[in-house]
Amino acid sequence: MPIRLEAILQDQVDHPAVRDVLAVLADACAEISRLVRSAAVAGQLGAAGVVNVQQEDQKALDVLTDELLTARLMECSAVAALASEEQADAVCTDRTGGCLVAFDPLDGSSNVDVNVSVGTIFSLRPAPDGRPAHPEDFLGDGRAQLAAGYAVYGPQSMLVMSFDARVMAFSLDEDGAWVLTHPALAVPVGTKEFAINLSNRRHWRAPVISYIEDCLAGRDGPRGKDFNMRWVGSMVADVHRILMRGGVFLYPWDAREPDRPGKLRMLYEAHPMALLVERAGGRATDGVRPLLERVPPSLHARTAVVLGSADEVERVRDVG
Ligand code: P6P
Repeated sequence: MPIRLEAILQDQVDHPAVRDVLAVLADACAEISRLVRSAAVAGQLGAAGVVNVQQEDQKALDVLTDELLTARLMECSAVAALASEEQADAVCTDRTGGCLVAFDPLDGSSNVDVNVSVGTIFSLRPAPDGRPAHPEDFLGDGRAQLAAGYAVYGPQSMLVMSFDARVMAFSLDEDGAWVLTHPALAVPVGTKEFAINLSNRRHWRAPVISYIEDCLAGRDGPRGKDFNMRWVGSMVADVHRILMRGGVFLYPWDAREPDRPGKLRMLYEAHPMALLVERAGGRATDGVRPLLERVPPSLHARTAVVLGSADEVERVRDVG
């Protein structure tokens, strides 16, 4: 008899607010899976005609998924505040206790019009004791997260989450239920697969260029083995592959915007993915420091990201 997410949440999540919020997120992600699957027929692909706080052209599905998650989370009494990639400011309630929820409603949405996997990323943090939450309460290190996870909408829709030492994966069945299919994901220590946007090579610092050149040199070079390269353009899809079969993902600092530490956002992309990868036995840094030790200076602060198989991440020290 397949084990359903509801049973896992009921029996294994000790923190009542975390249990309630994860249940709300799981339902919302099942609904988003349906929205993404039917978007072309429903005429919901394409641009929304507006620019978000990231100065990115929003897709229609960016808006729909952000509105859906915001509405569902605001109805949940265990949510003290939420922060979305698509919204400039955090939304704080007058509730005390519960969780702060940060999320990227549709990561990789530039891919959705061409039918490439996209996903939803979420991170749960403790709300402050005895008072309503303020936006700056989100600005903590990654180890303060109570839980983290993502849904990936691909050939299968899967929900990956961690609320204790384990990383579990659930698959959406024909009836729209999340069923446990991977009780404990583990990232292999070694790998032959790297993920990076190679078109940015001329903009990287020397250590990243050197690391990638060594991989590209294959068995004839210093690594003595051939590597394979993947780059989906959806962090969720690349990280999911790494959690399932190993690999290393890099989005380093680059000189295109020298004042910008990286492209990916710390609060709702790097921190949740770093928690999952490290709990699965991998490593996650900003090219130098452990990502989980970093504190975002602002809600939408960006960072460089190097994560995946421990042996590979430890080889990358991106110092200028
Ligand atoms: P590039 C998607 O826009 C995203 O934030 C991540 O999901 C993805 O890994 C990265 O950006 C892709 O960036 O510069 O290769 O398009």
